[in-house]
Amino acid sequence: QAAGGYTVYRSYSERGGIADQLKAIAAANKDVVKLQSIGKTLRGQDILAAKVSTGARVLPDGLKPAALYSATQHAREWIATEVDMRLLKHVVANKRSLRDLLDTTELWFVPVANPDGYDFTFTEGNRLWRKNLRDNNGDGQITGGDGVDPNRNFPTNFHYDEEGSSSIPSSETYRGAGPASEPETRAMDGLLRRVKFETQLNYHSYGPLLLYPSGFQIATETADNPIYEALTGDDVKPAVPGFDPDLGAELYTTNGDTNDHAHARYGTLSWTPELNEGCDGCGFVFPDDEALVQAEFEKNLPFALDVAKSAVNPVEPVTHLG
Ligand code: 0X9
Ligand code: ZN
Repeated sequence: QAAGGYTVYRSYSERGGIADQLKAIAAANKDVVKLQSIGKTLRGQDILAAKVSTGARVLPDGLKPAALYSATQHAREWIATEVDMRLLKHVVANKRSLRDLLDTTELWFVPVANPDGYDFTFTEGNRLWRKNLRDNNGDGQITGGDGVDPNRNFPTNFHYDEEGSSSIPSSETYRGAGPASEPETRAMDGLLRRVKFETQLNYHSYGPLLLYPSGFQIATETADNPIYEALTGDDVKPAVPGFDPDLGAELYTTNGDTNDHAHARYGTLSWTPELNEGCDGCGFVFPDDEALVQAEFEKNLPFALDVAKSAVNPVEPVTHLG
């Protein structure tokens, strides 16, 4: 019996859940998959990362140009994990036809960047939880005032202003007590620093949008940067059909977010695909419907593969900020 009785979705830690699936994929594909923990959550769960590349287990991490597919910093955005897992399964299932790509490139997957929060959304009444499970007031329980937004806790432009993140613990965009105060942030930042990805897709929902840095303000050198425009396409023919490419800050400003940090600190070309809601008014609750989930994955597959293919020869990194 799956947690919550869902057909498509699985929690992280249940039997047969996302963590078990990652272990099974790694065990069945030792030639191309290496699984490792990049750190522990507040509740002590391993945050698992899969590297897919020829000789993954024997060659050092970051030896080849690398692309990162991360997902579900925000606990409730389950479609992000589904798309990420299906991409991983696709790459592994097609490892022979993708041989050239896997010979030259490392494809990394962190399908659940916030496992505690994700598991929490499978418990009754908590489907719309967004943040991690930081007990802000230390009362031993998780209530509305708790949690840190994992996508506001990164060091780059942390607390640049009060608009792009909040000082109020109960806010959905609470940035936390300090830069990288959260173990989930340190796990992700450690991976970013160690591997120095050429490209990253950090899947969220819901859009449909393709966001690129900067998020912290509009008047930056990355605003409408031709590199991002070229790789993402324009509004007439976006890289993912129907997704609107835009500067993150034009949606709304964010500070301490992952895209800005990956780009400014490590030169990674980093996007946030905001996946579809799956039905009109579904919002963050993408339907528990195999055909709809699979269609969302397939729609996103070509751009995801393009991002991996471009890692061996990325365009000149744009000017670093922060
Ligand atoms: O607010 C966020 O963190 C993301 N949107 S969501 O609805 N999934 O929470 C957007 C992050 C990137 N956007 C900007 N940099 N503006
Ligand atoms: Zn999100």
